[in-house]
Amino acid sequence: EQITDNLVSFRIEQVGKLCPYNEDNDTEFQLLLSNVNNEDKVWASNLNISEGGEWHPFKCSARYSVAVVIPYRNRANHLKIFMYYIHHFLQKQNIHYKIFVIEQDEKRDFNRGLLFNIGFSEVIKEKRFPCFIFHDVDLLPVNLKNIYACSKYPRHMAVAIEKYGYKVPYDRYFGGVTSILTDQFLLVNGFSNKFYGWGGEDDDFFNRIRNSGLQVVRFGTRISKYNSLFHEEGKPSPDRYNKLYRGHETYHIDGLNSLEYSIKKKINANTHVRIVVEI
Ligand code: NGS
Repeated sequence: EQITDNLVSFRIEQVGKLCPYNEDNDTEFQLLLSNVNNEDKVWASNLNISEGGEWHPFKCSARYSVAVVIPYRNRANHLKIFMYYIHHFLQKQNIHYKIFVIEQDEKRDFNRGLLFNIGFSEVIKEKRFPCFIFHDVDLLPVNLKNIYACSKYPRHMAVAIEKYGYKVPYDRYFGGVTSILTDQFLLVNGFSNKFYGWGGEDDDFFNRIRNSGLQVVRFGTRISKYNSLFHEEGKPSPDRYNKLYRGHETYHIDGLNSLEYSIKKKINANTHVRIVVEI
C-alpha cells in the first residue's frame, strides 16, 4: 500500500497538470543550516514565499493544501531554524501551504491546546483550508515521504522523535505534530482550552478523536521521523490528570465552542503570519 492511497487531496487550482507524488522521495532531507541566520526577507524571496508565509508550486498544480499552526512563546532561535528548515522541506513536497504562528502573552502558563484552537479559528476566518497541521516549533521532519497533508483519519505524524530515541514514547502518544481535516477538527470541538502548563492536552485530543468515533492513523517510524531542537522541559501541570480523566464528560462544552481570547497583534511576516494573543 502506498502512503498516498489514504491521503485526501484538494486541488487549489484547476489548471495545469497535477504535481507528481515524488514516491522516490523516500530519503532523509539534507539541508545546510549555514544560511539560517541570513535575513529571512532574502531567503524567503529567493524561495518565492508570499508575505505571510504562503507558497504553492509554480510548475504544477498542488494536490494538497494545508495550514500549519505553531504555538509559540519565547523561542526565537528555534523559530528561526524551524522556518528556514520547514519552508525548504515543504517546497520539496510540492504542496500548497501557509504557516501561522500563534504567540501567547506572558500572563499565564503556556496553553498549547488553546493556542491551536485560536490558530484554527483565525485561519478559517481568512480562508477555509481543508486540512490543518498542528506543529511544535522544536520538531523538524526528516523524511520527505512524511507528506504534509491530511489522511482520511487524524494522523499522528511525529512518531519517531530524536529526543525519545526515535521511538514512540508510549502507544497512545499523540503529541508533537498531528494532521486533521478541518471538518474532523470541528467535529471533535478542537482541543481542550483548559490545559495550562505542560502535559495532557495531546492525550485529551487523542481521547476526543476516539470518543467522536474516529480512529487515528500513523505512517511507519522510518517515515514519521523527526529531529528535535533542545530546550529545558516545561514544568508538568499538577492537575493535568484530573482534567484528562474528566475530558469525556466535558469535551462537548470545552473547546472551539468555548474559546475566549483577544488578538494583540497580527503581522504578515516574511515567513509566516504572526498572531499575538492575550489569554
Ligand atoms: C505524557 C504527557 C503528554 C506528553 C508526553 C510526552 O505523560 O502530554 O508525556 O512524552 N501526558 C500527561 O502529562 C497526562 S514523554 O516525555 O513522557 O516521553 O506529550
